[in-house]
Amino acid sequence: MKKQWWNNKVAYQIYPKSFCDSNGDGIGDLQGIISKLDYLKDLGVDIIWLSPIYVSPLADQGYDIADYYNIDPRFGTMEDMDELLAKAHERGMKILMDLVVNHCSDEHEWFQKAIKDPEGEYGKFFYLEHTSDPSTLCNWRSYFGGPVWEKLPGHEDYYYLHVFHRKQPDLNWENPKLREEIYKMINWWLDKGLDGYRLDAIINIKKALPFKDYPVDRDDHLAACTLMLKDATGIGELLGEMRDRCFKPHNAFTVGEVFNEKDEELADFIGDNGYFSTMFDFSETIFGQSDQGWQDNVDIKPDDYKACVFATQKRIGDIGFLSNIIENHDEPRGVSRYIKEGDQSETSKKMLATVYFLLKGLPWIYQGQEIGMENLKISSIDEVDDISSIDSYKVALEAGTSKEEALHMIEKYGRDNARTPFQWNRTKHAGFTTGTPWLRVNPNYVDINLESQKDDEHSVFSHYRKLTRLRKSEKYSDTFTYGELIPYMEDMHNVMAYYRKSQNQTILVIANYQDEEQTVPFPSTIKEVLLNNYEDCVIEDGKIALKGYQAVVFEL
Ligand code: TEU
Ligand code: CA
Repeated sequence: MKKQWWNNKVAYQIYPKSFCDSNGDGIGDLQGIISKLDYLKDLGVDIIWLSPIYVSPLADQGYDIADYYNIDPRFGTMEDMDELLAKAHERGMKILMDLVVNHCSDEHEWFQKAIKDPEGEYGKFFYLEHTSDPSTLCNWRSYFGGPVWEKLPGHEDYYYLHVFHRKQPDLNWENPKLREEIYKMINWWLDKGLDGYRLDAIINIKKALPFKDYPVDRDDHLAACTLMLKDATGIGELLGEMRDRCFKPHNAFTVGEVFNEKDEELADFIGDNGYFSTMFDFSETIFGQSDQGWQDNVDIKPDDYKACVFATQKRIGDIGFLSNIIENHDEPRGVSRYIKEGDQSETSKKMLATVYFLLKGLPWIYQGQEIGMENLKISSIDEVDDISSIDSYKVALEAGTSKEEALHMIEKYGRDNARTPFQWNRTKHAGFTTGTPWLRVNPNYVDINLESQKDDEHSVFSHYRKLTRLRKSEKYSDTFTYGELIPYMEDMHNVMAYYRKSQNQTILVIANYQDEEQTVPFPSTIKEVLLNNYEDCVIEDGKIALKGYQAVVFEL
């Protein structure tokens, strides 16, 4: 693997709408982000990814873009964006935007022109089918529920494809004119000084054509649209072209949101001449997901989490450099998901932070994760904003789940969990806004907030700060970045431990992934304790006695 400038960095995802509101309209914005750059710098962040801030009707919270060249006024202006780029660069930080090009908004001018003239130039920017009989259309189910085909507004005999929401028509990547428009737009931003992109839902840009039915997999008589991804070959040509036309000439950093990749394609995706710099490891994210809906999901246990993570580490080997997360804006909070219900504490949160942060790969922090933000309790479906939760609720009820269970299911898996406003302090609305927040603040902000953790050496926040410093320290950076990862005591129940080894250093990360104490064989003598979420640890007769959720990092 060729070494890259970003290998030893720390990345951070901002969900702008919920980060910091500078003008009291209840919506986070660019000036809010600018005001927190020093905070992020101090935390140890080098690379910032912004979820979409382009002009958008916000049907899917900005993942439905109506104008790729402008900032939505709710988030600010282009001057604010230029200021953010300049101020981030002054601080040695990089800014990534979200590249959402599988689809645009139905309010984008391309789609509006397609409506006016389906057989014209812009009709070919989309997947339009000319038929008066919708039963002839293929039977795919969209990610957010219901058929992927929707009637083209104002027409009785045209349908358009949308694998996500109906307000997100899919762009036709087979059309070279569309591709040119996309490359032009990407290059426009990169020329402006943007440092790179996170590539949204990118695997979906290649459709298996011609459209055909797949075996029905639910009572709605539809088939998951992901089924077609297995048959969609040739995505490499599209991604390779985009790399060569846009990312490579700008030396841009890119991180792919890739699900359903094929094993043999890993090197093509993130090898030395890969389509992207890196991509997210979602193996633990998708663990236990049922094809039938959230109601049938299986919870992930510590041993499963460990198995997922280690399997990925083995699979990736030296092929490339993955990106490691415990949460993002589409997922529940990591501490609520990967720690047993009821066991969430400062100690267990620090344990989870330690074991994922020191893996091989680029560590990402999602806003609020660094203070241990947790999932949100809900009492009624009316409180839910997320379109995917609302659909999953419907599916669950139809499958016979009770309302109460279905709500609990949203509490566990819903996307709002990650989208509640950042908890800055104990004042009203957690200091996120002086107005009314667009989404309710998690009531636990009185206990969980940055202000109360900032100067407390033992807080979750301070632990994250220690982790970024340790990972990037002159002495250990090379081992944490490039050192081999070798699992230790891999089969021991509720223990997660691994070595990071370089030529002249051996580091051991060892964690007791349960509330009960546990004694674990200890391999050798210690040079130094680099990090510990307890005051001390007891090593005797070749064994280490670990307290509940204790995690220790040693140099051996
Ligand atoms: O998500 C892609 C994706 O595959 C989603 O269906 C994801 O599995 C789902 O959100 C989980 O509930 C990306 C974005 O991250 C997401 O926010 C967008 O809604 C989606 O693309 C469409 O742009
Ligand atoms: Ca605002």
